[in-house]
Amino acid sequence: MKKVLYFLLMFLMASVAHAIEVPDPVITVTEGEEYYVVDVEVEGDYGLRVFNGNWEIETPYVIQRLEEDVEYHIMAYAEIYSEGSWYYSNVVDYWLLVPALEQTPLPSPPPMLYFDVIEGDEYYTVFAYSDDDHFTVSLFCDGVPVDNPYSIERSPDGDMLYELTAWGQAEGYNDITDKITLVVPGIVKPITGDLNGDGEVTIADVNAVIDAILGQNSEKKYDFDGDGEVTISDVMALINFLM
Ligand SMILES: [Ca+2]
Ligand SMILES: [Ca+2]
Repeated sequence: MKKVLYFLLMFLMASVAHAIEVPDPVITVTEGEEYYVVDVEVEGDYGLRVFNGNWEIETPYVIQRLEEDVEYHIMAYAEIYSEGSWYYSNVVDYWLLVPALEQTPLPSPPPMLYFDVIEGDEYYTVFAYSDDDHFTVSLFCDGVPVDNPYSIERSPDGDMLYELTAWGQAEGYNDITDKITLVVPGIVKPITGDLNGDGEVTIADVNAVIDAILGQNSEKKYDFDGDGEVTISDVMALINFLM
């Protein structure tokens, strides 16, 4: 009721003063995607108030679209000051239905990102991809963008730790990131004489050669003297190496 009284007062004041005819304002509304913009064309000054039900909104020139349809009551009047008195136009009403902001639904389900790590003797090869062909995926290694596939060289200095990030986007999707931590084992140099692979050269390696001879295992690593056969001479050669 408050707004009605307010504009009734404006109307009464306009009725009393007949000396100057004040043209009515023209309200125009421009539609935007997120906002509606209210403009008042008028000669002289004017008053503008916008109500949402019984609530007056604080920004009468910019009406934000909300998650639901809202009807607004826009009211404007013109006013002219002349020879010590204010003169007023009629109050112009404008009813505006502002439709709800359309939420663009995201495709469902969103794409998934995947890593493929192919282990190699000298390189680890990494692919990053998505299950959606329209989703472009970029691969980052320790924060640095890399081409696909990415080959990580194994280091002779030992294991290396990499953080791999796949990041993808496509129109209509939220950006997606996924991360993995990849340990790329270093290249292991074989130790001469360490035939059982325990990292040391001991009598156990001699026993390994003897076992190989008894088991007729002619694996190349047991051919310590390199003559093409696994025989007692390899045992002797290894013992000499140990001494
Ligand atoms: Ca050994
Ligand atoms: Ca041999």
